[in-house]
Amino acid sequence: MSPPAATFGEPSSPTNAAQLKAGFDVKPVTINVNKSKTLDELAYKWEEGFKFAPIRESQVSRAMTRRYFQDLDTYAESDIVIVGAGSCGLSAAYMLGKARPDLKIAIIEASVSPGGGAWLGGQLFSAMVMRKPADAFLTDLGVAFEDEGDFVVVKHAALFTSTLLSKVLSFPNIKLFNATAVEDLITRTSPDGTLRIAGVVTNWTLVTMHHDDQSCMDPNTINAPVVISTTGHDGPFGAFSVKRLVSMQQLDKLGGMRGLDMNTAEDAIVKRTREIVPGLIVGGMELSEVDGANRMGPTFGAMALSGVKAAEEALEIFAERKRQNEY
Ligand code: 48N
Repeated sequence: MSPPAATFGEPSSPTNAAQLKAGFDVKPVTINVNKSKTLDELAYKWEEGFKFAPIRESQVSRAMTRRYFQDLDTYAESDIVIVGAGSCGLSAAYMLGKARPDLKIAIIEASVSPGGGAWLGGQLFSAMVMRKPADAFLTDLGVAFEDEGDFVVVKHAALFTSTLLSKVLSFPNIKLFNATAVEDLITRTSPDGTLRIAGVVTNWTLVTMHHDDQSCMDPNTINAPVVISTTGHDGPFGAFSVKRLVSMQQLDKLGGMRGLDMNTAEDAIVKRTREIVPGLIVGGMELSEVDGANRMGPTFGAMALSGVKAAEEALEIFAERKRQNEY
């Protein structure tokens, strides 16, 4: 039996068909009983009958849960899963969202707040440095920077990360599941014994953190033929997928991130972003834990371009899986 189609099925109505064909350039249909006002109409008139429209608490609950559980159903079969919404994972998502509006892309982020280590430069300083040619990514994203010759400076790292995040979240075929941890990988073993990654195992992050002190709290799953893991090199969940590959005996041992060397580190991370085991691509600083690459410290160009490369690799693998009808 062929696996359930992971991409969008036949549109249910001509309207949907037009919407799908328009590449999701659909205008939200507002069923707006109460006419919305403009800020100018509201300003300075708070005492003149200002009042919010009425609500019942259950309406808020249903508005949230209906959508969330629909998303869980929709993305239970994803085309690509990205683990970790740091600068690398978000850059990969941005490239995939632009290139393939027909694919379902799920991002799993353990923290409530996505963005990983990219909200500040180094040692809590605000500015973010990217060495050329990573300025190409900033230009594509529409983030302003100061040109310093061999490198560029974004005035605040949060400007880069919030712009990237807002662009990624605006793609209708990308869903961010934050406060959700990947706590295992779905695997398939071919007759010749080759192991392939076929999705991720998830749980609420707070649950994942308390498996040892609570009774059994089983996880949920997301099937996908391609997983991109960009879980960073440190932090409570850092380098998750590569550590799991070691415990599954798919990697002999962690390579161990080496000392700081900007010139060596950034080229290595971008050039060696790749499929580590069939179906699993590793990028960003998680890769330093596989290859024993140097760290680069407070320069972020390699994160962006590793994400670009991870997206390219993912699309190649996805096409191959589709040809082999292997999910
Ligand atoms: O920002 P990070 O940690 O990882 P990258 O690779 O996107 O960017 C790394 C970059 O910020 C640096 O470390 C800079 C360049 N410094 C280098 C240096 O030499 O110090 O983002 C990883 C994200 C985080 O948001 C984690 O919360 C998340 O991944 N995460 C997970 N999400 C879901 N499930 C997991 N198991 C998991 N583990 C981590």
